Amino acid sequence: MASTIEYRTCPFCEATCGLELHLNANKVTLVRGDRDDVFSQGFLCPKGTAFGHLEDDPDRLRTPQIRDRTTGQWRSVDWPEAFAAIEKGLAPILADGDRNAVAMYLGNPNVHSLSMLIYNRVLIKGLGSENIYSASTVDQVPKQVSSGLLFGSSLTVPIPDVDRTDYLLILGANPFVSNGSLCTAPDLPGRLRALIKRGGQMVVVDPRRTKTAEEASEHLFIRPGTDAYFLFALVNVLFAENLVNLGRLSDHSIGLDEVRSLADEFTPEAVEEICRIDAETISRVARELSRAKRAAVYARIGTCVQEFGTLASWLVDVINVLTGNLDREGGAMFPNPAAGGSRPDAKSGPGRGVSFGRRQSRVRGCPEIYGEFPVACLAEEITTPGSGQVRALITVAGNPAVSTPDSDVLNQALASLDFMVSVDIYRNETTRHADVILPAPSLLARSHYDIAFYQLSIRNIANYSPALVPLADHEMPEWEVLLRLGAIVSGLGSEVDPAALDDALATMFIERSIQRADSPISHLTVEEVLQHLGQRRGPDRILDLMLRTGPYGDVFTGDGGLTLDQLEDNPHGIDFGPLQPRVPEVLRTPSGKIELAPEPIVADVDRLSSALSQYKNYELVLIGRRDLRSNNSWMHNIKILVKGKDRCTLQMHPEDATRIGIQSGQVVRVISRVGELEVAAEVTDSLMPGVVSLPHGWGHSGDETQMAVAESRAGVNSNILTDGSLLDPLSGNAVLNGIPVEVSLVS
Ligand SMILES: Nc1nc2c(c(=O)[nH]1)N[C@H]1C(S)=C(S)[C@@H](COP(=O)(O)OP(=O)(O)OC[C@H]3O[C@@H](n4cnc5c(=O)[nH]c(N)nc54)[C@H](O)[C@@H]3O)O[C@H]1N2
Ligand SMILES: Nc1nc2c(c(=O)[nH]1)N[C@H]1C(S)=C(S)[C@@H](COP(=O)(O)OP(=O)(O)OC[C@H]3O[C@@H](n4cnc5c(=O)[nH]c(N)nc54)[C@H](O)[C@@H]3O)O[C@H]1N2
Ligand code: SF4
Ligand SMILES: [Mo]
Repeated sequence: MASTIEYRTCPFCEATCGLELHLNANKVTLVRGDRDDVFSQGFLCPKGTAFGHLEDDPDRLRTPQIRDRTTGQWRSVDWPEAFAAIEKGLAPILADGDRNAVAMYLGNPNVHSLSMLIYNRVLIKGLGSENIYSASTVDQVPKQVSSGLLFGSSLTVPIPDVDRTDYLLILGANPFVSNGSLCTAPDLPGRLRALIKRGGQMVVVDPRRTKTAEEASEHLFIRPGTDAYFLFALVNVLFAENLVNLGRLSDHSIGLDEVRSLADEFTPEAVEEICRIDAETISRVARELSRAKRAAVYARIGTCVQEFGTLASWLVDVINVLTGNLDREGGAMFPNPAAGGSRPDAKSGPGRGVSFGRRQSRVRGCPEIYGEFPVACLAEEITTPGSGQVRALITVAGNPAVSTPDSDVLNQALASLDFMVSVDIYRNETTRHADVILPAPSLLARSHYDIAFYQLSIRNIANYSPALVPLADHEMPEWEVLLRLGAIVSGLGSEVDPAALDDALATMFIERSIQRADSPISHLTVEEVLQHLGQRRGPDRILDLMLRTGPYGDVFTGDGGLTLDQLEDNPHGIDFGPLQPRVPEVLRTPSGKIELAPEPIVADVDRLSSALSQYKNYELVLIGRRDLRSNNSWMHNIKILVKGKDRCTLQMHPEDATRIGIQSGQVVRVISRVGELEVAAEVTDSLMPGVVSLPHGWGHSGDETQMAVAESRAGVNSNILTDGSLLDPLSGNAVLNGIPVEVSLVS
């Protein structure tokens, strides 16, 4: 059979690169960057190249699996048997009347999947449990809390306009390796190099001299967990030196005076020792930020997975506002995504704002956050007896046994569950605890559209990838799997008609779209819209609805505006251009303004303030790190991505190594309050003294898992060391960096 060339968006990270896939007999024979992709223009990283290897990985699950609890043996079963087993396992637990007894955990790949983003909601709703957890609380939720409070919606996150800025201050992000996060920009490294080449500046604040720091105009080491102090001191200088200039935003902001007084005590001199950045440098950075023609502050996971994550995230945007850089070209801007954005005639005015803390977790009393509890609470909810105890768990595309704090405890908790179901492509450290694993189809058999990442993108882009091959007989689309699970947990049983459920869901989406304030289709009936949407089913139908009613959509008039058909005709994507100012229309706060000093944040400043005078000076603290050929915990089973030198090492500064008597290659024991492990040391001056670094996502034990390559390069799980009792209280996000540890030589 002749080979064909097809184009599709890479689903492995937030960069949304276009792939050029060479297919022969439905198998990927070559992967290249799609040079005609309107956004990525041929850029590709090693993970994208591995697309075909993932498809062909013999360990990737193809059929549902059931585990025999007595023998521990796994066997492949057909779909009806798998669903029947799930119904049998969950029904008695749900029949007890306590919906909270079944918990759900959603992992990172959910956000990269059109099916999962839309259809998980059905499952969550059907389940009706308060015990919903996700990878968000080991990642970006502090930014969603600060954005929610400042701008009125958890998804209204300002994105640095890297292509047009003159000065970029980056904290706690390593886009030369991660390829960007909460900043969708294929070839972000190239874009950052271009910024420097055109005479701009990039200043990186990071406890490690990362690849991004090496390429920067300037790198400042910062003590882990102290970004909020550094950022507050920048605010302090802006006020003290009369550098505050909101420009157009002064009419659209409230709370400026409060910010000024909150920043009073955080002078550069007061914070320099804590941050380990001298006062003069802090003042200089503040001046540079305010004087640059166009500047942006961008911060990512390093500033989120820490004790003051929400405060740090908030301060980033406060500075963008104070320097007049929010919502202006070259500053930090709001995308207007083709699916989910606002139409040109959208009205501005007060909105509902965000709400959280509507209930508390049963054991620890942690506040709910956007419908979830912190995943750091999951283990105790499973192991603590009493009414509301979690007895069963559904995981969808997640590996919490490796990616969330205090892993040893969670692993034991997972082993104690009465029943567990996982929707996943591997039998890994988490899914090995399941009674039933439901696989996902081949990537080629799914359609793809990045609903989530175009909301966080530096240009307004739309790019759709249709399914390229038909489903194999043994495959079931993920959306159907989720609908069927939803039917089981809501009591409809396993023998339902998924097409009817899908119609009901589409109808609900259409009704909501018609009823929305400002709806461009309020004159249409559900039936008319269904007719316009034609033969498509599943997520594609709902996507078409979103695109056609979105900012560039045709609103079912056939006027040439955006439709899914149009995207199918443009396999390299459509570029709707650079970001445009969106304030005030984008704001959804109760005041209709940017609320610079929201009450929950103001209250939290007290905590920062008290810590100022009693900052604990630990000899060694642990941070994480990412590697270009890795993707959290789940791409270690692909040979070309894990070959070469061991990457799961404990990096430490020569001064620390000498003091303890350690040389590169020697095995060291690392002990934290909650756990210990042994790992090879790597001595390097790329870390600041007093900081050690271990990547997360490793520790692929051979116990009952089916990932031969990963097991042969097992590494250790850094989350055995991270302490589940440490949270950013406002967001419930886990503290994964700055963990106090002791390191000694294993004799
Ligand atoms: N110490 C420390 N811990 C961290 C971090 C850190 O920096 N330091 N980072 C955190 C961050 S940012 C994140 S996002 C989390 C990630 O946390 P998780 O999402 O829990 O972990 P992943 O490793 O991304 O696991 C993804 C799972 O999805 C499965 N999967 C992959 N593709 C598909 C698919 O198409 N369908 C289905 N059904 N399943 C699929 C994989 O097999 C794997 O089981 O980890 C967090 N943990
Ligand atoms: N290759 C690869 N790419 C990925 C992933 C992957 O695992 N591998 N994961 C994806 C996911 S899920 C995410 S969320 C993104 C994350 O994307 P990024 O946020 O860019 O991720 P990191 O590379 O972990 O960068 C975080 C940086 O914060 C630094 N840091 C640690 N503690 C602190 C601190 O207290 N303050 C400051 N200022 N810095 C600190 C670390 O040294 C590190 O350099 O990457 C995505 N892309
Ligand atoms: S940078 Fe991200 S989207 Fe681009 S090829 Fe690599 S993994 Fe895929
Ligand atoms: Mo993440």
